[in-house]
Amino acid sequence: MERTFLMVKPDGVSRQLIGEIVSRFEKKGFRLAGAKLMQISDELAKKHYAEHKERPFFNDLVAFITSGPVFAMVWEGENIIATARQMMGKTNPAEAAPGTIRGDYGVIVSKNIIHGSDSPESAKREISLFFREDELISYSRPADASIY
Ligand code: IDP
Repeated sequence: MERTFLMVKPDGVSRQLIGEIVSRFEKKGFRLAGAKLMQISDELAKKHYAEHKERPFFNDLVAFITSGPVFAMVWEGENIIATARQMMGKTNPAEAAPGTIRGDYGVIVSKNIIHGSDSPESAKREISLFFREDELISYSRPADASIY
């Protein structure tokens, strides 16, 4: 079963969208493996966004993601990395289709509500940055038999 790292960013927490976002992934059929509300340190933010460190908006990105609590999550499901990216919509909410999280709730690119891993390598890296293995739970639900 594939795992991905999803995070409601400070704008999403402030906009009271944690429940809505969790609900979308739950209703889709994916299974929550771990979650926590956390304040990201400067150090963790820089590690998380390391691939963007040469971009002009890097400092703003780090300042924003550390500006308030985030809701960090690990979800499981078949093909979840790609499917979650589709459910999130394009990076810029102005280009994200209606029906996607960013398309429905975001307006500008720097406040786009949610982060989601974009590949198996980044999922593995991000999960281990934010969670210890003993914070993640694998289990089965009766509903799984109707989903798979
Ligand atoms: P992703 O979140 O859809 O994977 P990335 O290209 O990895 O998109 O960018 C990481 C985050 O950086 C985006 O979610 C967005 O919040 C922010 N970002 C991307 N491009 C810009 C920009 O041009 N200006 C400001 N922020 C940006």
